Amino acid sequence: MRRKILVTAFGPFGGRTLNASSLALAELKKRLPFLNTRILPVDSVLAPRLLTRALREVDPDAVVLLGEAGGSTTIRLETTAWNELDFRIPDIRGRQPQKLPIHPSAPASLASTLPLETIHKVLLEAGHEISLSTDAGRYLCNQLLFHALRLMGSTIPTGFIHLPLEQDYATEKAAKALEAAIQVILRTGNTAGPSAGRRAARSGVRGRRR
Ligand code: PCA
Repeated sequence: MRRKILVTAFGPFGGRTLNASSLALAELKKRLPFLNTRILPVDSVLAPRLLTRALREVDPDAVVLLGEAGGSTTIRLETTAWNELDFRIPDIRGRQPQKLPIHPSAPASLASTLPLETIHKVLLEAGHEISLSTDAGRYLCNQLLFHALRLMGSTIPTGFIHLPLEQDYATEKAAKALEAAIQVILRTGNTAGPSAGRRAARSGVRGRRR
């Protein structure tokens, strides 16, 4: 039986009319129509709620969250979510939390439970610009990853992939990379669990704050 995969992307924010992650997700869905997909608003209250609802509706076997990272020229596999909100710019509803924990009683960080090392290797071999990143920022993407890992991380493979802007990495090519990443996830089985996550976090080599 085919496993159920939930893939989310974000809508526009920060003065842009598009988000590279929703462009890539539309293209990915053409290639893999069986995916369950959602576009989430860059709204720090609504996005986690809508994700929680999607998890309930889809009951997925794996979760892949997507977002864009302006200025990046590589696809970034995020190894770690940090328990902090420190928004550089407001969300689309004007909220700008500074130096606040996402969940006061949760750990300082949570590790992705996607098979990131394998995805990294496969995508490098396929000629993609790809890197492991230990820092997804302190904005919505990090918040959503933290939320997803708290809910699902120890049960099913869960993680986040940051894409460069569409002008820095063609949407078709990004979708091709994501398709290959999903194939790895489908092949790998359940890697969720503390040891898999810790391995991924340890191998993180590149991080950058936004
Ligand atoms: N990127 C932002 C939030 C939405 C998006 O696509 C981030 O990196 O946090």
